[in-house]
Amino acid sequence: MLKEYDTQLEKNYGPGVRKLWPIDEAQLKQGAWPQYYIGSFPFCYRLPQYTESIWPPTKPSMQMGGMGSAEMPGDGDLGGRPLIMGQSPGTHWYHAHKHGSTAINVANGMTGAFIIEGKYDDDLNNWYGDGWTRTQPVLVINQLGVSPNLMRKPASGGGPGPGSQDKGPDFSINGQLKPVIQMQPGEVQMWRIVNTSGRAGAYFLGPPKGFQWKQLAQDGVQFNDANYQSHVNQPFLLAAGNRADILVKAPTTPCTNPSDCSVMVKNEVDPQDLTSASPLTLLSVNITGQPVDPKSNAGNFIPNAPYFPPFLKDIGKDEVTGTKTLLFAAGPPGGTPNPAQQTIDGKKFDGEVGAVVLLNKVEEWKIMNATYAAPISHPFHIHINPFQIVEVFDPNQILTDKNGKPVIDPISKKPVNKYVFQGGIHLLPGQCYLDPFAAPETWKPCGPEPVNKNGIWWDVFPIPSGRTVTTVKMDPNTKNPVTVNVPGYFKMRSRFVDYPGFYVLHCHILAHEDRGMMTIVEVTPVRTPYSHH
Ligand SMILES: [Cu+2]
Repeated sequence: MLKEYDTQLEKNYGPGVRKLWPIDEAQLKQGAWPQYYIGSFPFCYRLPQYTESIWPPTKPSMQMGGMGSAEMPGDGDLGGRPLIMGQSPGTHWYHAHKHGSTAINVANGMTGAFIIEGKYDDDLNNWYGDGWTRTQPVLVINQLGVSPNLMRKPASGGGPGPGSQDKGPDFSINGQLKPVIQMQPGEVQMWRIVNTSGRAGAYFLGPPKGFQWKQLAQDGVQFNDANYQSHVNQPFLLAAGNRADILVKAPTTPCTNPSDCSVMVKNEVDPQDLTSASPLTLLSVNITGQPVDPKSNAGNFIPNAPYFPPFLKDIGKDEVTGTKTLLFAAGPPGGTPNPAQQTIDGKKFDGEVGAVVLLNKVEEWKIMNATYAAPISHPFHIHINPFQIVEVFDPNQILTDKNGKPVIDPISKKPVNKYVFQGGIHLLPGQCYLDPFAAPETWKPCGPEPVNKNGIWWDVFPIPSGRTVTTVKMDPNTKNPVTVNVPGYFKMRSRFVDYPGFYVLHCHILAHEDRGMMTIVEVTPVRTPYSHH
C-alpha cells in the first residue's frame, strides 16, 4: 500500500518527493514494520498556550487571539475570534479515516503518534533534566490478530482463515512484537502509550514485580495533582483509541526470570471478556547498566503533577446549558439485536449531521448502548474537545466487596450482579434494585447524583453493554418468561469551545465505524434568526 502511495506521489509531484518506503532496509530485515517510519517516530509540536489564571476568562480582551482550525474551517469573518479553552499538551495520534476503509487501513499500520508539548513537558524536564521528555519511549500499540489485515488474511474464498476473526492474540508496539525496553536499575522513565488498535482494548494488569508506575495523563490531557497522587500501581484499560502517559520506576536489581520484567495485558472489548482472556506479554524490560542514585531526581517520581491549566477545571452542573441523548445499537431500534449492524440513533452514517451544538456552549450527553446479542462496550470517541465522565451505568456490573474483589454467590458459585431486576429478594450491601417494568429513565445507579470532582478528561470511553433481563412475568402466548432489554450508558460533559465547524463522533471499533456507527457534530457559531436579540 505504501509503495503504491509512493508511485502515485512520484507520478503527481515528480522525482525527489519524500517517499514512505523504504528508509532503511536493514531495519526492515529485522522485522520492523513500515509504520515504524510513518508512525512511531513522533512529531512534536508546541501550540500557543492559554495563559489566563482563571476559567472562564472574564474579559474578552484578556483572551488569546487567533482562530482554531477545525477539520472544516469556520466562517472567514471569524478571524481573530478568541480562543477560550485551548489545547492541553499531551500524547495524541492519527490514523487513516476514510469512511469504509478505516478498519483495513488501521489494521495495516496506518497509525502513529504526535506530541503536543507545553508547560507539562517543561515541568517534567525541570525535574528530570533538559530535553528529557523527548528521550522517553513512545509506544504505539496496534493489533495484528484481527480481520481484516494482510498478516492474517482470511482463507481463499473469503472464509475465516487462521486467526482472521479472533480478537488477538498479538499486539505490536511500533511495529514489533514484544519489544524490549532498556532501563537502568532504579531508573524512572515516562512511557507515552497509545492504543491505535482498530478493535481491541488493552487491559494493563498492573506493574511487573518490583516495578512501580504512576499515571500522569489520559487521552492527551494531563492529570491534576489529586489524580496523579491516587493513580499509583493501578491496572488500567486502554480501549481502542485511548492513550496514557505513565511514569515507570524500575527495580534496583535485574529480574531473575525475563517474565518477571514483562508488562502483561489482556485483550478485551467488554469487561466481561476479562474472565476468559489470557494474559499476553506486551513488552519486556531489560534492567541493565549503572544503577541510578536512589536519592537523585532520576530515581524518583516527580513529587507533584505538572502545572494544571485553569481551562481544565471540572465542568460543574451549573455550567451545563444543554443535554443530548445518543443511542449506539447493534441492530435496528426496536428490532432484533444483530451484531453485524451498527447504528447511532437508528441510523447508519449517511453524511448527515447527527448533533448540533452552539459554539462555546457546555453540554451534558447521555451516551447509551443497546447491544445485547454479544457484550460489546463500543468505545465512544468524539473529535476535537475532550469530555469528563459524570455517571456510568453498567447493568452487567459485578458487585465487589470493600477490597474490590467480586462477591461470589455461595450456591451458584457465580459472581453476583450489582443491579437486581427482581423485586422482593434480599439485597446484599451495595446491590441496587431496578424495576424492569418501570420507565427506562429509572434504570440508573442507586444513590445520590454524583458530583464531578477531580474528573479525568477523556476522548474515548467505552459505553457499557446492555443486559437482557429475564423477569418473573410469563408471556401468556409464548409461555416463556418476559425479557426486558436494559441499555448501558455513561453521561459526559464537554465544552464545545474554540472550534466551529463539522467533525465526527464514532465507535472506535473501526469495523463498526465503517459499517455506519458514526455521525457528524456541527458546532455552529450563529444563533437562528428566531433567537431573542
Ligand atoms: Cu462499536
